[in-house]
Amino acid sequence: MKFYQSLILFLLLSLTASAQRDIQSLNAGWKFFKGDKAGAHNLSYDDKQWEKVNVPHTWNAQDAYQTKEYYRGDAWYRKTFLAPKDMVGKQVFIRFEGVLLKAQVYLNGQLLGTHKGGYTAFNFDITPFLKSGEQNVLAVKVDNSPQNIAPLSGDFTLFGGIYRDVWLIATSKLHFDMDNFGSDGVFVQTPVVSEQSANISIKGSLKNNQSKAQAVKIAYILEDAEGKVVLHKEQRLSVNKNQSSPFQFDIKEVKKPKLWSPETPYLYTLRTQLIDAKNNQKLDEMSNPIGFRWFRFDAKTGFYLNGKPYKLLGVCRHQDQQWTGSALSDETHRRDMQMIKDMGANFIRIAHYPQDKAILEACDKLGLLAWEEIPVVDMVSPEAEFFESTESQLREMIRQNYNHPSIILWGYMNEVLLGTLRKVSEQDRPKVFKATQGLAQKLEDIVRKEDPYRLTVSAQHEAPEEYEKLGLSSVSNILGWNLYQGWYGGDVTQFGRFMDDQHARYPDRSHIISEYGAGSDRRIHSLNPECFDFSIEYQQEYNEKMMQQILERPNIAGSALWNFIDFGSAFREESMPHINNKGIVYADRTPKDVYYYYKALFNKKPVVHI
Ligand code: GCB
Repeated sequence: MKFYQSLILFLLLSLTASAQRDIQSLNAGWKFFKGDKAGAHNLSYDDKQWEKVNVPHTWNAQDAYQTKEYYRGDAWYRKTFLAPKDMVGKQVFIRFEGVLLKAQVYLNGQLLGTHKGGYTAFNFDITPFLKSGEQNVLAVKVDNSPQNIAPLSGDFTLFGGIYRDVWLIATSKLHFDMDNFGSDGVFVQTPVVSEQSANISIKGSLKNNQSKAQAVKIAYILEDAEGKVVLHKEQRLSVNKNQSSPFQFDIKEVKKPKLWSPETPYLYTLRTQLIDAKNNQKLDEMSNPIGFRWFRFDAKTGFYLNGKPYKLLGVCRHQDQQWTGSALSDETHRRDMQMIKDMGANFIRIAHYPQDKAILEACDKLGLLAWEEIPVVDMVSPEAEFFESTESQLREMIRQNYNHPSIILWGYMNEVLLGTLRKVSEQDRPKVFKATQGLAQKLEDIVRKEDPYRLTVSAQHEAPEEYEKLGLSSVSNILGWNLYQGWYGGDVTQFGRFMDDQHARYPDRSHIISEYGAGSDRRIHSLNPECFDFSIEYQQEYNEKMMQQILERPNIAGSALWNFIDFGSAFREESMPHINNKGIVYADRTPKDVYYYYKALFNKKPVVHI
């Protein structure tokens, strides 16, 4: 072996053998109690009588499909775990992917913190409280009672519990800063892309928990889909003791990138490695998908991806399944996404809240353009707690999902005047209206600052004058319309005229039909299908008529039908009580007839079912 070959081998070995992020699952072996229990956070509390559960778990998997008075209150989870000895000398975090609606987390009797918002992940640095090589006790008080945290209203069930994964993560003392609103510490964008070349912009911050400054290198390694290294860049930095230091790097030389699109969702991988400059030891590493694409909206002619016109056609998706609630496995999420792709959709509105990591990963891999949103549904509250928790839900959503090339739109309000007009007394309305205006502008400003590369959207209901009066329709970049002519009343053929009026009202805005839908039930049939009869035939007829009007109008940039699945809606008492059955697949994911209508319409190649 020549000298330089052995040198390369040595460098490779020293990199691969070194410490980096160590991730363990904490999903198994929890104890659960539905209700409050004094002292349950204490290390020595006796939880022998409690129910044994694994997470993902929700306590509403049964009752929310049986009664509108499903349990909304406190519950406790406890788990004992052994922290491996090799965690000594590391920075250790606990990460919850989703706990609805508020979580207070204790380790060994110490309060780590409180998280508000049921749909975004959060981390706590547990290093000071962790006993390595010994048993540790986690105690989590979860509360899904109605409170000043979005969503305040809406028809979907609020399944309480630790309903997504829990992880124990150990990093080097010096690492990519993951305290940052639950992000993984590295933010990647492709601000300029063409068929000829592309730029990648990377930023983040380094957290140094050591009492000494350190010289580091950050290596940026871009690999193509086959794992071939396309380019390798390095940056040198020095990080002060006990501090966070921002970093930023631009890569300008990606020549002739393979583009990402719904037809060819080609993904590169960017590996960002943090390396000790003295001994070449790898300290941390993040791996992110890169999809090179560019897009724009035109008010008159619709949406363009990579310079080509695209009608955005797809679905909205809730995240539950009957008798399981929201506690679903990644496999279940992936199955839904594959069905949406097989149907020929190119667009998904992830409604009405951020969903599991598996959903966003599937959007990237399958080529589904995504709108993701926070759960400000029906109304807002003027209270400071509501404002603060909504702003942090928005920041968390953006920072946690920033690196998904599939995302094109951030949403922050859904039919925000509907609940206000229905539920707030006339006397209190001016205050709520004012708060709504203030919040809309605040949220818009946050997105602009957090992510100038995507656009914003909010969904209005069928009362455009009300939104216009308050100036709400002019805040976000894109206007979404939730329209139910032909279901809750009126005639589906009124839809097109309604939209033509909106185009005349806002000639410079781009519009997306963010919801339209009709309920159906496999047992109900009709020879004369009509509005609100829940027949399979009416759902079919409604969707065909609606789609025709959407396709005829180039100034409608796209549409997302409501809803992909029959979902939990505890307060509904319709043909399938406690379910909103506007799904195009049943709760068990059997397709309804209308799913095949879309499959035939959207797929360019014929699909044969045997
Ligand atoms: C809407 C809401 C959605 C409901 C839907 C319905 O406009 O945005 O959350 O589920 O209507 O089915 O009534």
